[in-house]
Amino acid sequence: MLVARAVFPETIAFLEQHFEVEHNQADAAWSKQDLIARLQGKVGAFTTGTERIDAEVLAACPQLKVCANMAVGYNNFDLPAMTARKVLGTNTPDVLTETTADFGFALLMATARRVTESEHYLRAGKWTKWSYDMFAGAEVHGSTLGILGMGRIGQGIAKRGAHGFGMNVIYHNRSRLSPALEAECKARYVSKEELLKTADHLVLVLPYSAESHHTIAAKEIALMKPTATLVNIARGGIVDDAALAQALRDRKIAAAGLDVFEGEPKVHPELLAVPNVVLTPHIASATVPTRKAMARLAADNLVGFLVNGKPLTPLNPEVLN
Ligand code: 8YV
Repeated sequence: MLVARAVFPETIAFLEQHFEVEHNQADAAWSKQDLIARLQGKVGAFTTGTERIDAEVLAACPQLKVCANMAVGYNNFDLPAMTARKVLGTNTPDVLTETTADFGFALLMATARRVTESEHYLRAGKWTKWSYDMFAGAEVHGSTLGILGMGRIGQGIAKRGAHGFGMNVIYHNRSRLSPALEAECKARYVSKEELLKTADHLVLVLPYSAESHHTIAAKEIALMKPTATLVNIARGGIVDDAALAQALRDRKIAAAGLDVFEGEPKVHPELLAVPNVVLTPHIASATVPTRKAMARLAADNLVGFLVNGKPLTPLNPEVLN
């Protein structure tokens, strides 16, 4: 068993009850060549959402049977290639839903109310007097919350907005929610264009794929209100970061809150240069209990599959047949 990144000691201890474990104890991720070298002879891998498991890796590691991602997103997996080679992929849905929705809302609030920008101002010793318009931001309660991608996390954000903040919630998704779920989330389905034009706060929670690459680029930003904010807790690559930085600089939209970036952990230098953006290092699921639950579910998937033949949350269950 290979654990590709440092994880909780208790996760390693649990895996060691069942397997011989080699784990990456370094701070950094392995390169693809190192990953391939370490995977030689291994039947399972514990991955963390960043290790690319593609046709090249699979061809070079014929013994591999399962990769368990400690993440709900699995765009690091080439799932069709894994299925073709009968390699099981698993992810960690549900256990992080509410925590990630909490963070989406935290980022929305921080962005709308200019929390980090004003803190930097204070820390820099610039706060010398009260002023009527000092860090006046956008209203959150009663405003229109737009959600792009209405899976479990999107629904969690919708509920927080509708029930906690009296927001008017609209959403766009590949498929519509059932009337019962729409009622529970108090959310109204709209076209992507209406979503972009109407939302005061737009939150992106859709999965990343070739189709969702640059879902939000200059053309889409141009449809948004100049007072709107944009929050991305989905994946870098869904937003064209260069176009967003330009739009923030030109005040085409008021502000953005970003937890994910194209090419992270590198961040587009223009995003670092503009003041009206809140930047966090991909921490939406980062609470101690949730990260422990994610690690445990990933490990349970490995044990479930390799020891009992029953993974808990398989992505390509067809390989089990
Ligand atoms: C992870 C995530 O922290 O679950 C996901 O899809 O993006 C995050 O919760 C990240 O993938 C590293 O595991």
